[in-house]
Amino acid sequence: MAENDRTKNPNAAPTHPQGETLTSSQGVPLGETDKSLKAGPRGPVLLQDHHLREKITHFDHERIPERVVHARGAGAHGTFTGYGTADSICRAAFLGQGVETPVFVRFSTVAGSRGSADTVRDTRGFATKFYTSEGVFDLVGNNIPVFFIQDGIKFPDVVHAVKPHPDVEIPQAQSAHDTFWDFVSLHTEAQAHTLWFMSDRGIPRSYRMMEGFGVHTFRMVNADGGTSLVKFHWKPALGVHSLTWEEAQLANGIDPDFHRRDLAEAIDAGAFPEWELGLQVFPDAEDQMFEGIDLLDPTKIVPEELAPVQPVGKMVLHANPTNYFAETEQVAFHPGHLVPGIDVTNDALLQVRLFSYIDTQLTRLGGPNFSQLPINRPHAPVNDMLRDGMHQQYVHEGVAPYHPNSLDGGCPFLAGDPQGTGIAFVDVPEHIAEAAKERRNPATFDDHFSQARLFYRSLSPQEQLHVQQAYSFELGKCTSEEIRARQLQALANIDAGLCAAVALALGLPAPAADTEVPDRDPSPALSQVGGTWPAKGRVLGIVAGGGAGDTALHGLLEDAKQAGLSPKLIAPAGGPGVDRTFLTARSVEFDALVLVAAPAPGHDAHPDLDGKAGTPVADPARDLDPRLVLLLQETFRQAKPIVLAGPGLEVLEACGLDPQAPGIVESPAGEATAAVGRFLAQHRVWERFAAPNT
Ligand code: HDE
Repeated sequence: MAENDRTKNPNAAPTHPQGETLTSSQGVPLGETDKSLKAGPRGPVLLQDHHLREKITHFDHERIPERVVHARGAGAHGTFTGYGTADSICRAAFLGQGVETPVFVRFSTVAGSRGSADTVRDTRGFATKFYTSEGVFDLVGNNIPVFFIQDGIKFPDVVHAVKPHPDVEIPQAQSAHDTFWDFVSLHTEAQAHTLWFMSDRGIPRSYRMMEGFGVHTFRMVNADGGTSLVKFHWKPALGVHSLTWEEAQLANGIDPDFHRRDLAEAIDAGAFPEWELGLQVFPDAEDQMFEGIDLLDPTKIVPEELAPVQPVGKMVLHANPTNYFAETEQVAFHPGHLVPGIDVTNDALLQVRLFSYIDTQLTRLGGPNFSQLPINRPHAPVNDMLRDGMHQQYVHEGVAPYHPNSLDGGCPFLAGDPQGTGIAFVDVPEHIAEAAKERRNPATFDDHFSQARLFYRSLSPQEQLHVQQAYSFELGKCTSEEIRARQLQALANIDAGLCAAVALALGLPAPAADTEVPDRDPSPALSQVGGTWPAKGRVLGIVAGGGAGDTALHGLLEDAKQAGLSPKLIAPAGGPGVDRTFLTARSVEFDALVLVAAPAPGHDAHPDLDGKAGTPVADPARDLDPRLVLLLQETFRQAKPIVLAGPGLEVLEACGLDPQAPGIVESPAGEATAAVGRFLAQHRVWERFAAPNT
């Protein structure tokens, strides 16, 4: 992809004017940048070389401190359009019908450092900056609706636990280690969140296929001053889908940028990711409870069956960043960036966040003026009377940066003044019941297991199996038997079947529950299995003998593009139109495979030497490339559709695969796209996980 083919942001703030001649940072043209100024050709180098010192000094400071959490991210620009359906509960202008607001979204992992891999098992950040006409609103959420802790004071504890061990700095971007499971098994309020990210939600197929959640309960205010409590939801148009654990592990090695690349390529291909913003709305009752669920407890969800998610607008991401560092790295989110009509609640996790984000940004972005960076600049007029500080960009006019003043004519005015804009941010007055000043939680916060159980029992059998395998893997990597046994005790309180399956894998006895846990109705909306969704942007691997010259192949590629899929041509060796060779292709990249040919082994096929060789074919008379065999075996195991548009079922048989299994289709090339489409709509051939020989 040529750089100038990238889909650029039409809303981008003006950037640094870039001339054609190399200059110093002061704009002085330079005629030499490869040799330093020396005392003669053999040196020494002179202190006088200002260009050298400027170049090296700047280089020395090219990295800014990375985010202590959410260091690894990918961003995109887009537009949010309000439906007007929230008007009765929220006065925020950007939710009004047809109002279009530029947005920048940053998706992230939590635990790993900036260079870590994308498809690790982790929670994902989903942070959105709305550049509204009334100032910036940041919705800084996650892809999981509950959090590890109920009070922000514990955030350093949970983060220290999941980060690499302090002595050897191992493992990177993983929760499968002693310190993490030590903490969550002792601190059982983390169990609901832990179950979510041990499920398939912890390994998303794509950022485009994740839900987003505000997690906390927020308060909304309408034009008459009426208030409601709300929870924010992002619903992806493509549905919520995940990788299998095998795919996730393969991708970490084969393409550590798997999610970042997927997002950028989908946008470049015009398959713009879309989400609907929805609200669960609750009465602003004095006790801030809904159907027995404490709305101030961020380890609890309110099932959609009890409070439906009401759509209030749509977001489309249509442009990649122009510069990763300037935009994705320097963007600074803050849950306290709120606009008139949206306010916070007393959720103790949210309250601590209000302090943390600006504090971290002072160091991360090197001073107090980070809101002046192009990616952070509000699109609404600013007159904050904040002055000076490191990296001040503005040349402020006037002599009276204080209020009230007469020397600058009283400017800036308050929103309510005759000269002001009228609408001001509302800090909703809230009655605080008489209370003691103390470090204590409400009694409702003591229920640590009912929501973990609710989530587990809402999953399909295949998804439950994945959860069992995830716990077995993670605890299997812990070295302390005491920690494993303690976590098994937590699982016993969540679900006896889950506990038994994990105990079996660990070779430990399954304990009985030691806590009485209230039963809640499952929430079918939490399962990822059973629906159908658009297949836009799905990747279709097409195996052919050579380049794209052949007419049937050309037709198939065109059909796939027409259907909004992203076809990738795989051949034994490179050539015109070939996207992947047998050497560079791997199953995890493709959502489905079409075999137009089953080519003979490539010149570089070395079954004896090649770690990529699959299990040898059952019939040695079939001369198949071992890497093609592996591709088919993995694709089959990952429950993806395979269309045979040339070779027959015997190719699968030769690879030791059941040709009668669900999702295997024989079809001419001209109909292959349609054949694959109905499986892609369900994400995977889920039935295949249950097939007897898999
Ligand atoms: Fe964050 N979090 N967080 N967090 N968080 C940060 O801010 C913090 C929490 C979330 O793409 C940091 O600029 C504390 C919940 C996202 O730039 C930091 C607590 C949720 C991102 C910070 C929480 C989040 C961050 C790191 C407990 C989901 C990435 C660098 C009170 C609702 C935003 C930075 C981006 C980033 C602190 C809890 C989401 C250190 C103290 C709950 C998506 O300020």
